[in-house]
Amino acid sequence: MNEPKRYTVTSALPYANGPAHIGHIAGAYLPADIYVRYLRSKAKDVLFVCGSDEHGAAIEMRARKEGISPKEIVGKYHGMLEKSFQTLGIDFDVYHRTSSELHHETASEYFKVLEEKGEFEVRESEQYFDEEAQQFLADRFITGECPNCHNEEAYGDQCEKCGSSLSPMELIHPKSTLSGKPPVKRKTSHWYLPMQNHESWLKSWIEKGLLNGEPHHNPGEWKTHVLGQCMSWIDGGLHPRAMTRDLDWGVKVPVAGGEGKVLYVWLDAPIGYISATKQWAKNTGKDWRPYWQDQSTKLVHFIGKDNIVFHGIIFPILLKAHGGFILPDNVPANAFLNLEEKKISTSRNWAVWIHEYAERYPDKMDELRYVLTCISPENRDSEFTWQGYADKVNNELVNNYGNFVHRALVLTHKNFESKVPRRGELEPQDKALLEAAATDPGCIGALIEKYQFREALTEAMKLCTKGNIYLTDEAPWLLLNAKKEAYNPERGATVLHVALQFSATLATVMEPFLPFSSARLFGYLNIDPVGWDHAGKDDHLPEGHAIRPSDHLFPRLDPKMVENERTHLQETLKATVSNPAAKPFRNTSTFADFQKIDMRIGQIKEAVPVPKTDKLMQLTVDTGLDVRTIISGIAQHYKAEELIGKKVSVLVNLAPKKMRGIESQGMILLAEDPAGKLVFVVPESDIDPGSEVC
Ligand code: B3M
Ligand code: ZN
Repeated sequence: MNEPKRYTVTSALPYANGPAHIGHIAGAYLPADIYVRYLRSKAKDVLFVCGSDEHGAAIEMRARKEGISPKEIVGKYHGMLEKSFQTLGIDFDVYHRTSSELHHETASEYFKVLEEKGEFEVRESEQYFDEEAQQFLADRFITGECPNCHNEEAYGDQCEKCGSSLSPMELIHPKSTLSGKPPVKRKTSHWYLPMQNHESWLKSWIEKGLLNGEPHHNPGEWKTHVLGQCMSWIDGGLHPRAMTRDLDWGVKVPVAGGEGKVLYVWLDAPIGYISATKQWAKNTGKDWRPYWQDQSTKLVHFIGKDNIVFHGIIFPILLKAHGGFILPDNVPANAFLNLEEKKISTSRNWAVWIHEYAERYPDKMDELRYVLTCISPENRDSEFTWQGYADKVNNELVNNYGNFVHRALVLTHKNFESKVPRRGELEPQDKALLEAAATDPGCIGALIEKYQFREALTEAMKLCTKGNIYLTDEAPWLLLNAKKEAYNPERGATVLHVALQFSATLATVMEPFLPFSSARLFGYLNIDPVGWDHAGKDDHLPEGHAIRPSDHLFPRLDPKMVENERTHLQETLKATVSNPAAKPFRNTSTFADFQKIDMRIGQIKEAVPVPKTDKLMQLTVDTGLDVRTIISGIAQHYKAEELIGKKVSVLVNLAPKKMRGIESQGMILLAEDPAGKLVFVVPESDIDPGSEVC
């Protein structure tokens, strides 16, 4: 698109069913905030909206777990989320909520328009119903045996053990999580969005960036993994998708026949961006429409990779079907962040929670923003470790950026009574540094505009390095020391003058990434923020300008904190999983039940990962009596070569089952640690294959 007139930037509305952790922040919030701060620094008209997603099964599940109502749940977490974002300097123009009246009205109106335009098809289908709880069951409220790997705790939409996506009707022995009883099938009607009717324009929009035959955006600017996911959905064929649900909690279906039904959360939540904008307009007396309806507005959705199809396909269909709305220019989705080699998990309490971090390190928000940006999972999953955190803070923020600024400020306080010294004739090295200040912000900004925040921050840190090399080479402390041979106060004054101007440049380019320290640095320099386009000027501070007392921009971290944090993680994990409610024991089984099980020692002879799966490994196992094939979900925990020769415990009389076209004849016993790590249950000393486990 040509130079946009304004920007509407959204971050995925987090479910108000738990507090925010570093994975959320690195995914959809911090990158958006960097982007928005940069645009604001360039004096662009930009609106940054977000809010809590307060409907859907995720909220209801949490409510049941905590034994309170959905309304109480969202009441509890909405405020917590909002506060966490504020603490971290994620600076939304409005943080709204989908339980608000304004949102209900907006979503309801939106639905009515689509209905009147004939964009839905009402269809009858059979869905699972819990007779005891007297309600239809959301996919997540049904568990049962996975038809692929026989995990008995698969959900109605997905098996977390083998990763296959499921529909509730595929589960073997389905059970309602509400009553524990098998659900019954019952007929119900829903409003379906016939997505297949939108296939052709969507394809050309996503693949070519064309809309109504006109260039809309540059698909080359979309991340490969985002384009790939959207295209594979389209190529797999689009199908009608139900846009309503039989539930109480949510936005009521506002048309005849909709009694007892609410809008599907993935219809209502993205409309939440629009209602948030309306709320902002009310708060500020502005008009919301241009931000959603004017073609010269650039709309960008920051999300996590699990939300790609909703923002790349379903919401665009809804926007176009309604008419009058613009479509996103980009959907820069991030992958996931892991923590200390494990997946972040709310239920296992394996996470760094923002509200806890803020309690322990109230003045280290930029440190967290810095590290999360350096390791941002922009194109693939990445990992946070406390050691990495401490190393980055101490080696990069403290030793590089902080050190440069501190040297410049302290020498000015000490030698020039805190006044900006006079600048004499410039030497080539002074000019080179000022030249870098003049040109590098342009390159850094270009990277930010391409959503390459990691790279942009790396370049910004290189600018600090240039400053440090300059100071070390010029050594103004020698130039200003009458006892030294190099004594040359005029030259010393010039070097410091240049270093102070350069500090203002750094404060400007670092601001989108590290807003708190930039604000402090502008405070020390005693000037107002200068704006991105002026970052490279060499006269931010006039000669004689008084600077303020200063302190280290980033205090050095005590390396002991790494161990403390790791211990804290392990302890909260243990406390969570040793809580019996975390995974209760199963019902009593009789000795006769137990005797049905035939378990033997087996030896793994061959191991090959099953193609196109992340988790499955095909094993050839010698059971002493035969050699057979067993599929096991251990591919993320062991390499094939580590497995050969291993003695393991095998359930040999399990009915054979085909998985991914391969017949699996038995099951290997594994122990699962609280964080989901799998290890084999092995015999304690050497014993022959075929030996009975009893
Ligand atoms: N609440 C899903 C999530 O938090 C959902 C995003 C809504 S964005 C409109 O992953
Ligand atoms: Zn499975």
